[in-house]
Amino acid sequence: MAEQISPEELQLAARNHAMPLEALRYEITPPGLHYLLIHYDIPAVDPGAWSLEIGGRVRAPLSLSLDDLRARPIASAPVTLECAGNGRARLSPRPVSQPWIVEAVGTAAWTGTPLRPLLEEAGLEDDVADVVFAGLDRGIEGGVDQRYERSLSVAEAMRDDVLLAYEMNGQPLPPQHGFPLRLIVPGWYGMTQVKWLHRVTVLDRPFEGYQMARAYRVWNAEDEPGDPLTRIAPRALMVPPGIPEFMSRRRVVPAGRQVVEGRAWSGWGPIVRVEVSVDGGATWADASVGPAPGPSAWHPWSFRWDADEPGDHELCVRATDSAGNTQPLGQAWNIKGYANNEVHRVPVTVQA
Ligand SMILES: Nc1nc2c(c(=O)[nH]1)N[C@H]1C(S)=C(S)[C@@H](COP(=O)(O)O)O[C@H]1N2
Ligand SMILES: [Mo]
Repeated sequence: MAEQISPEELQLAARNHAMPLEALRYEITPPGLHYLLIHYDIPAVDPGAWSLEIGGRVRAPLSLSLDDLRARPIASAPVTLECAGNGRARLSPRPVSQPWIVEAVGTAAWTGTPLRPLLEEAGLEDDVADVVFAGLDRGIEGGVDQRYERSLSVAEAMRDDVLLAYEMNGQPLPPQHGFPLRLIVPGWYGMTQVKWLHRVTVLDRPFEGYQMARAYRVWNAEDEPGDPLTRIAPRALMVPPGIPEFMSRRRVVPAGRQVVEGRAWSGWGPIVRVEVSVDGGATWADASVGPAPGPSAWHPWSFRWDADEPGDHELCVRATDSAGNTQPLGQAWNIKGYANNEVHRVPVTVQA
């Protein structure tokens, strides 16, 4: 990171923590280790007074309590979430926002009720286009006073795997992860997973709220419309081997055989290949890839490294998904630093 980070970036980084890379060891991330991204303040919600309102272009608007939602059909899935800005702090020049390095990721077991039957019960009108999901949190961003709101097309919202989740890893959602209810759209970047969900509104036109039209688009130039972010680009991360040096976090390992391991995921399909380089990306060899715990969760991978040569090395890892997407060696920059998925590089010193 060439330029120093500002107090504002530090403030964001202290509120919104990443997942420590050693937590890649857990298939299901313990809740306190899952990354966090909160634009404004965490709302304190009284679950007795709270309700979910489903309205707009529907025949019969619904108002549901938490008990009403818990009484409905239950669905559960392990889902890997990743922030669209993950990796941003490695870019140069660095886009100024939450300064993620690479670990804005986590996999939780989300439990709740599927959205589709609720939309069917409310009865969509014939002219519907977008479904808007509004959180209870409010703030000012880009000069606009707003509640956090994101939309999906009706076709995406009606997918069978879209969940209204009230539990994370078998416990009620913690306040920071959206208590009492959040949206889970498997495969999509984090911005879509609306927390503190309070209102679902069906529109007969595209939704043009701030978080759709002005944020979360890939812009290569200020004056272009930009492409909306949707699904997660593939990424593999490794558990940094050995032990860290306190300040630099540089890794130190004894000479000899090491098993290097980590996880890999993509929102575009299962991971079909993970490759590791032990020479800074000059040559690559296949790692072994294990099964994911669910269709939208990360895969484990491992690789045997014969670390026989004392001195400095750079380990790299990259993933390829079933759609043929992979990770670049160098970074394609964009204004907000979204969806960047350059290979993970870990400098390691092998001791004599
Ligand atoms: N209501 C609301 N939902 C939200 C956000 C938010 O600030 N407010 N942040 C989004 C972003 S950008 C991400 S990456 C994910 C993070 O989810 P997590 O904190 O549970 O990991 O939540 C999303 N949902
Ligand atoms: Mo995010």
